[in-house]
Amino acid sequence: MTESELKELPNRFKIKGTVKEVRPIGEGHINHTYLVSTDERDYILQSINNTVFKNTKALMDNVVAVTEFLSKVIKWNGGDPDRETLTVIPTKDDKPYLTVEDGTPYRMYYNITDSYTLQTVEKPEDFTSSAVAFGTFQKRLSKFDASQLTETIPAFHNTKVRYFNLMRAMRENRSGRLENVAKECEFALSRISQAGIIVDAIESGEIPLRVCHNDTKLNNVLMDKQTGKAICVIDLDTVMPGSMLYDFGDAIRFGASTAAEDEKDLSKVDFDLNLFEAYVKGYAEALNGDITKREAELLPLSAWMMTMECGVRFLTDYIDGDVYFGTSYPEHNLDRCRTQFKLASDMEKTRGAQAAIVEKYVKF
Ligand code: ADP
Ligand code: GN1
Ligand code: MG
Repeated sequence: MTESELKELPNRFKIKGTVKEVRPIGEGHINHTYLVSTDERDYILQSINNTVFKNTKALMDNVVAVTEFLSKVIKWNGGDPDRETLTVIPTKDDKPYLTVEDGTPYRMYYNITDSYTLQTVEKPEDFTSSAVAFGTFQKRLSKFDASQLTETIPAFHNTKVRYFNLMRAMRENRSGRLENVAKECEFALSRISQAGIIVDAIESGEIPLRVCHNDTKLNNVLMDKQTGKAICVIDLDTVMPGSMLYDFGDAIRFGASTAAEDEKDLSKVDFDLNLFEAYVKGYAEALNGDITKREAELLPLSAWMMTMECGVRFLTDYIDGDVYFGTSYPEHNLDRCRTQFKLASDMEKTRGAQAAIVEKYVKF
């Protein structure tokens, strides 16, 4: 799409004002995001990755249903729905998205002004605040009818399936890169026996299915410039039934690291137990007892599981030739995989300390 076509695109949505500028923003690995400024207000324009999300209609029906529900709950509690949840801007013919000539779908939201995202935790309080936001998000959706939701990516956090995909990638070796990753494959496969712990606990009914976010990275929550507090959970493409352990674990894997997800120098990458505590504190406060004993027991394991799973996914994508995650250079997925495995191996050494922290804060 040319720059002038991109600048015209917002006019096909029900926006106010004259478009002044459309500029790329954000550091997500999946969608392309643009800030649209008009002379009246700002919007977010996003192309949806339809290789990753194969059913755009179902995806957007989910997003509309969830955001409309959240908006009502926020209003009911005296909050500001325009800032505390995403708002989908319909197209001029009242659809939640449109598809351009090359087949790419686009959607629009209000831009949440005076906000920013963090790529790493700068202060533990920021992490606590993001935990409150994700915990509150889960609580607000606890009465949402999950049968309305389509599974946008089937088996998204099924760690066993992620391992099968890794073994498929190793067998096929499509990119010819397998010989570079013998150590990483060995690290992953030597832990395969634990891959089913959460999935099996859901299947057996030992832990409940809940409506979850499923992608609780720190940069999927907007922070308020005025208050410095988390204000809005974004990136709702993977809101599906799942376990709260996925949401807790994924937040820890990204935020409780001392370095970026793609740090090349592994000596800088450590699992930070203080940050783990900062998150547990905020999450427990928001859940306020809405967690079962078994879920609480599995919180430390979930951090490790989500970290392993993400490492396995980066490794699989590296071996497949970088077909899923956006990458900026050839070894990007491999660097990401290595940070995840370094963190997972750190986490293995502090399970007892993590359990003690959970016990200190989490009431059920
Ligand atoms: P991806 O799936 O690629 O991660 P996101 O939906 O997370 O896409 O958006 C990418 C980035 O764009 C976010 O991290 C955030 O910085 C910014 N962003 C997205 N939606 C909004 C919004 N409504 N208001 C302000 N910034 C936003
Ligand atoms: C992707 O969309 P984004 O960048 O927030 C991915 C997550 C991974 C994450 C790793 C739909 O998240 O599952 O954990 O990258 N999202 C999807 O950084 O696959
Ligand atoms: Mg994102």
